[in-house]
Amino acid sequence: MMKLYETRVAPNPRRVRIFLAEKGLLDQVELIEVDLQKGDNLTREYAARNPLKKVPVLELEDGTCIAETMAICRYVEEAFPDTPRLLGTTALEKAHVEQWLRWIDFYFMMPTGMAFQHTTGFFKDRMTPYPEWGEECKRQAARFFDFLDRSLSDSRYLCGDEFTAADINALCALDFNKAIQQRITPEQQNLRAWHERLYERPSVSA
Ligand SMILES: N[C@@H](CCC(=O)N[C@@H](CS)C(=O)NCC(=O)O)C(=O)O
Repeated sequence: MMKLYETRVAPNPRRVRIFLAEKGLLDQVELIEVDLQKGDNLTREYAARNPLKKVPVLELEDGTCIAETMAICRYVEEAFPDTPRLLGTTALEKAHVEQWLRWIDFYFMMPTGMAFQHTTGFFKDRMTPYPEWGEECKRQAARFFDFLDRSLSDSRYLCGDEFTAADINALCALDFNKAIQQRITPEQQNLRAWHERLYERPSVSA
């Protein structure tokens, strides 16, 4: 059986769990909890799976390890072709999904993560928090909420009418903003409707 080294409350592993759930593959993977605050990921044993010591890591049955959320998702998309496509089908769809994945990673997940690390000091045993930088990152993440809201003004999902991995990634980054006390505002009605739509999918609770 494949193993997913992950952390229940962390946003990146959640992206993989939802991706697997959407494909009906969650029962083919053993979930192994890694306690980040205790430093379970900083051991030599864990570094052998991912030298950058982050979760998630997917370990295949033969022991091969894949780190990085999107590398794992791409592997799963290719290795299980009979499951629903989440990364696009045509050349143009694939490009649009990729465009969104990069926007979300660089301009939403990254500032959200940096705001969390630099304002809470959660990892102060392994990095130096700069609270002012954290506040700037928090503002950048807030601006992305507005961008998402505008982008959803005329489509059900980020890449049109089809649910894709872009929705999964935006959802996980958005929900993690709770950890920095940032939520959808009453004015962001398109974003709220999209968020409610996603929560109708059983996968999001995976
Ligand atoms: N770019 C990586 C990010 C992975 C990442 O930053 N994971 C966090 C948890 S969400 C982590 O393992 N943090 C532990 C640490 O930095 O010590 C991916 O997409 O998988």
